[in-house]
Amino acid sequence: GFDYPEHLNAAVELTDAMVAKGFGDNTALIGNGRRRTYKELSDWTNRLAHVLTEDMGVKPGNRVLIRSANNPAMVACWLAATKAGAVVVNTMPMLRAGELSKIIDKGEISHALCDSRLMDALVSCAKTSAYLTSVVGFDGTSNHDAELDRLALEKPVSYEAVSTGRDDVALLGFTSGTTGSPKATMHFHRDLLMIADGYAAAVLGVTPQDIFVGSPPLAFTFGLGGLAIFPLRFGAAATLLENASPPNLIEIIEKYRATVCLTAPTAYRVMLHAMEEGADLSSLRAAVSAGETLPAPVYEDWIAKTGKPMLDGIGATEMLHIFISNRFDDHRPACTGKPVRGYQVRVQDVDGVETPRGEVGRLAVKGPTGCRYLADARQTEYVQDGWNITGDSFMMDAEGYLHFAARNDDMIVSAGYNIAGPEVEAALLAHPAVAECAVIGAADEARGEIVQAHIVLAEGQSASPELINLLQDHVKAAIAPYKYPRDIQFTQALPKTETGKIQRFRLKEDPA
Ligand code: 3SK
Repeated sequence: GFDYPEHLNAAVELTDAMVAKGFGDNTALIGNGRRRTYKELSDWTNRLAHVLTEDMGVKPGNRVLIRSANNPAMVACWLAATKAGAVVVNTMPMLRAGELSKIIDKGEISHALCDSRLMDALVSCAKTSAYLTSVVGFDGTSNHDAELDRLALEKPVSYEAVSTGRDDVALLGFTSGTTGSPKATMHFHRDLLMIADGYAAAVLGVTPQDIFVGSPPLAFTFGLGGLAIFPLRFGAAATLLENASPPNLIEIIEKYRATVCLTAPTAYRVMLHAMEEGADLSSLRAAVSAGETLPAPVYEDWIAKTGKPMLDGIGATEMLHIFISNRFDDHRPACTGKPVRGYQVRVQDVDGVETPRGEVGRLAVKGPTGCRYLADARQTEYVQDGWNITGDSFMMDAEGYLHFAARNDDMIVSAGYNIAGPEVEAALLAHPAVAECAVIGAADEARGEIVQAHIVLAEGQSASPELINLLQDHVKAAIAPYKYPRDIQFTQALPKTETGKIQRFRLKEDPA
């Protein structure tokens, strides 16, 4: 089990406690061309926590929104607000006033810390909000040239953090789902540490020598865990990039000799290509792939080029982080692996009855970080009989390995056949003409649905009826022929979320 003291403040554990354990001079954060040690991070967050408490009037339990791209200042603001006993809501810069207002209302957010380059949308929310009373700017470029930074410079470097309970809510993870109204998942102080003491320790084996890099926003729990909590829990360093496009990731990996990378398969494909042109990624000892299922060719090419496995895993905002994963010494292609320490997993039918091994069903997971939606009737859909129903269809094989089939919404039923869209995608992606693709079920009078593929072609390829026939034959040869895409549409780009997940539902809403 995971035993935490009754009183626990996760931010103190990740900063002051690390200094007390002797990591004060280790690098904690790298960003904006600067390194900051654990001692500097501890001092910085303590000063900020003073401002929150004394100047902004933040009280324990108040909801504090942070709006920023990934940078050290965002991490410092999150830690400071957590030290002050606030419940933090991290948000991405791309969100506009309308989306922010929904979050502010749902989260009853009273205070906001905002990168001063991104103030407009929040200031306009504050004008009409019934909740938001205080918005203070910070300098995301680390020049300490905004109100929050100026106030912080006047404060002492020690701070008596709020003695929160281990089961006090520390974080609200917002998830938009496919439609309309956002859901907020509540996570406790102990959850924040548990994902490090579980997945990061048991699967990644993080050490103080590690240097993390990656693309997921800190506003997304994949990013907050992978790029802040995991390194800080073990005295390691995190590099933070406001623009984490693959070329920038490569530059940082080469410059700092990063050891752990977390990103999505699409970025790994670009990185593999760059390695052919000379990119040096040899410092990486761990490549974590999540957010989208990892196509077997990407996994295989990574092993061929680096001699190391790529670790595919699946997480959810509702569960906070990754709960099924491959291991360095136990990994397979087109396989998500086995449950992570602390989690139980099973595959079941719509009535909650466990399905036989080898059959596709709904994924159900149980574990200490499980879903607690804030004031939301959808809680009873997500958690049934104590099992979290993630919305994914999986198959558990005879040896207990889990294989992704589809999002429950991505199962295509065509002429009575159940076809998992991602299986067809994997077959198409194995063809060199295909750079990216998304497969959906398109309405069809005769078959109910037909398999429709939306394809972004690889460089130098052009669309033609011959290519369509070629790709259809290629799929028929790779998997059961009834699964081939009867309709193929070529497109310049696929719709994606800000975290890089393909939005198949948008292709369905907007039929070609
Ligand atoms: O698999 C995901 O999409 C995910 C979601 C939340 C946290 C972590 C991960 C990997």
